[in-house]
Amino acid sequence: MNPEGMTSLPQFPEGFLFGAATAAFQIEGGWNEDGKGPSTWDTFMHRPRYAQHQRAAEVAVDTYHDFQTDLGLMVELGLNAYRFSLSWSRILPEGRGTTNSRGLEYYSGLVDALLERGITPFITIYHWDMPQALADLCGGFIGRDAAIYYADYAEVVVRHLGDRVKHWITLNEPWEHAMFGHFLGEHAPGKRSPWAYFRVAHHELLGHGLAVERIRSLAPDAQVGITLSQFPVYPMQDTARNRAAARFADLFVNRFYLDALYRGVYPDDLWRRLWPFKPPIRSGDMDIIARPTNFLGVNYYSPMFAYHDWRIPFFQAWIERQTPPGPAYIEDELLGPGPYPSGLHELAIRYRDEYGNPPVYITENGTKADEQVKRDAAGRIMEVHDPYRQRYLELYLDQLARAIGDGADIRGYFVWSLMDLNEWTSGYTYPMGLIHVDHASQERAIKDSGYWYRDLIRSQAR
Ligand code: IFM
Repeated sequence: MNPEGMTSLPQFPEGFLFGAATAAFQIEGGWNEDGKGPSTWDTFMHRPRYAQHQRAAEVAVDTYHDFQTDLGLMVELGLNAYRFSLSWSRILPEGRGTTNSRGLEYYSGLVDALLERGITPFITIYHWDMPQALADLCGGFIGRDAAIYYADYAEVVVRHLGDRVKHWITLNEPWEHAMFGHFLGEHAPGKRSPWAYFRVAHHELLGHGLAVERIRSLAPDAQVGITLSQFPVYPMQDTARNRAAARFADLFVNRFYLDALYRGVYPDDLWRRLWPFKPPIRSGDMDIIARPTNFLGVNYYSPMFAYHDWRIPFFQAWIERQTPPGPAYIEDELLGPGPYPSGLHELAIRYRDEYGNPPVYITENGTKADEQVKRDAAGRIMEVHDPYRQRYLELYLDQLARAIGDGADIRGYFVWSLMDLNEWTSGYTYPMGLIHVDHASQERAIKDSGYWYRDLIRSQAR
């Protein structure tokens, strides 16, 4: 802290990327335009249960019709990188076969516009929105064929954009996609089965490995990685059983993916307990999954807390995001329970010590927050005050700088999200952006936290 009580701005190595992130379904809108096919998320959000989020799902924040406004704001923020995803069914309406040239032109125009402004595009090839036709054909990632169709799709996009795009993220958060979409049924496609969960997790990773090979053969200078959601897991109360539950939960949410990608194995301890759910793994699969990548993408928001529960068949453990009572995991008075910035340092040190210190990009980090929107007499937005989000970013970026100081190879950081967008089944009710969006008018305004991020970027000694 400096004498005025302001946190001094952390410094990052030269070449560090300061970005923000989005995903196609959450921003584009134009859900059935210009030849785009429906995705599983379009189908899911048209269920009567989500009727109140219809506009969020169909219009989102309308970037399909206008990405120029947001590009101007990215320049104002001083971002040097932008992470966004491609809509598979905009490019291949059926998920395979004939490409939709208008879809490819849209992304090509976006890439050119970013590069003209000196902003590095980071493309996520798959962020959960599978073409519905393909899901109908092969059961989505429950079916092994999806891994091959996914790699074919990756090849199509790299053929079209790989001359200009050098950073490729194969998948976003395979754990969430498998867990919420196929085990808990809360996300598309709404399946509820532990068998489906493990098949999806394995086939996603297989698709990742197959895509890595295709991308490399088409664009040898490409930087390829995968983005995992990561959670330090702590015992809910410090008992021997809860410590064991935390170790097991860590295997399930973190190490399953890390060990497969960096060691070519799934942790044996996991199958000792969950043997009935082990998916069919063919000879050679693990070698494909563990093909070397150029970086690890990490999405970190908050830790998880595990406790032993003998009533849960096989797992015998449960995990929650809710911080246990007491000060142990509360790091800041304003933030209160939930966020735990030190967890970011802890994760970075784990990659340094246990997984060979790979280059890491923090591909998502950010928070929902209360905000105060001030308008002028004509109703135009003048200011958006969001002190909670600003504090959150300050503390997480401090921890990131600390991790770099401790030798972790962190190359960049992306705030989630660039602008307030459509938070899946929560629609517009979950604003996380650096840029406020008035969803009725599509008016945008940079929030205080966005200006703080701009100042951090400007303050870097270069
Ligand atoms: O909005 C999501 C994003 O799509 C994936 N990671 C977490 C974000 C916030 O919930």
